[in-house]
Amino acid sequence: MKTKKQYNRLLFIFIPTVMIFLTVFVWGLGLFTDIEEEPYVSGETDRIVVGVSQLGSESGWRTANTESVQSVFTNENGYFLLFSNARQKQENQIKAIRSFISQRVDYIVFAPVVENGWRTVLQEAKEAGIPVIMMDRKVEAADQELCVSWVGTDSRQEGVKAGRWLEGHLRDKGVTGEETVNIVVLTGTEGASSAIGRSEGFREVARDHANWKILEEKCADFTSAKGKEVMEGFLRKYPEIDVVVSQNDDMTFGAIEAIQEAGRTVGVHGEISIISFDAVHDALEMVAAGTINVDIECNPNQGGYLSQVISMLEKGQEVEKDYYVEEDVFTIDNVTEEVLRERNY
Ligand code: GYE
Repeated sequence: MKTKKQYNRLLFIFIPTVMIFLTVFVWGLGLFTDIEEEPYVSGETDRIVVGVSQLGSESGWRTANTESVQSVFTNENGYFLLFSNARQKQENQIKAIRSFISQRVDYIVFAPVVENGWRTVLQEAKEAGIPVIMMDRKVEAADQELCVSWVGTDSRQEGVKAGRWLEGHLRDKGVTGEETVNIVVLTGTEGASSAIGRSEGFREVARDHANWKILEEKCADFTSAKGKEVMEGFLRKYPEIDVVVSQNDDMTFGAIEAIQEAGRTVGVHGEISIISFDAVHDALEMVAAGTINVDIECNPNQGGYLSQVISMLEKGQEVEKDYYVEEDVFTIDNVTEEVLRERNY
């Protein structure tokens, strides 16, 4: 028989143990769910509630883009932000958007991981009367009417800029139209508007040059690890590669590693010319060092534009369908100390 004292002691041990177990269990569940959500605080009527569905955290660029959004939609600026990271899965973005709708947020901002497959959920947002603003990437043309606006970068134009740079570079090197230029392309996430745009833009310029031979275009998911893997495959398959077009800096880092490990050289004084996109700090340092020949800038600082669009909508003003952020082209000639110092991503 247990005495009352023994029972008390048991309870004393049992209750905290169960509580610790439950806490760890609930925390563990959080680790395995794909959607991170902050609870919606009802009664936040004085603040503008914005649900942001970010597509993932695949690159340095994406981290900067997320920081830009989070630094603008703050309590101090009069916002209440619900932020969700979809980890590259469209289904997670759809879930997040539906949850924003059911929480009756004031605005939905989302960076669509791919172009297609958004119609149903966008229609649901429209029926709920919640304006949706696209950021960074776009949905397919037919569904854009379901969004009030878009803030992002001109990826097609970025591809054209890459092509124009190559034209000048080959001209400077005295390469004639008779000599074949072997090109491989590392593309970003399949179906992503930014990858599609960059490919189209570059091909548009390449079409004018019969001697430019695009040996292969292959998806490397905008990540460093995949960039390295795909580049290793290219090097095994094609003994002569003159130019690598890599659709973001992260893939470029991986590709350069693969090339150097294969005993080949890159950049301004090397055998293989490197064209990259994004222009994050570490890549710009490689441009300054002559390792990357050119970096087509893609500006991730879109938070400020997004909050401007929202404040216009709040005042009942008309907004443009598209807002393009400003972008530059960097080579060894214009990556100054100042540019490096100011680049905080
Ligand atoms: O270039 C890349 C990121 O969609 C423009 O996505 C964006 C691209 C960016 O992962 O680094």
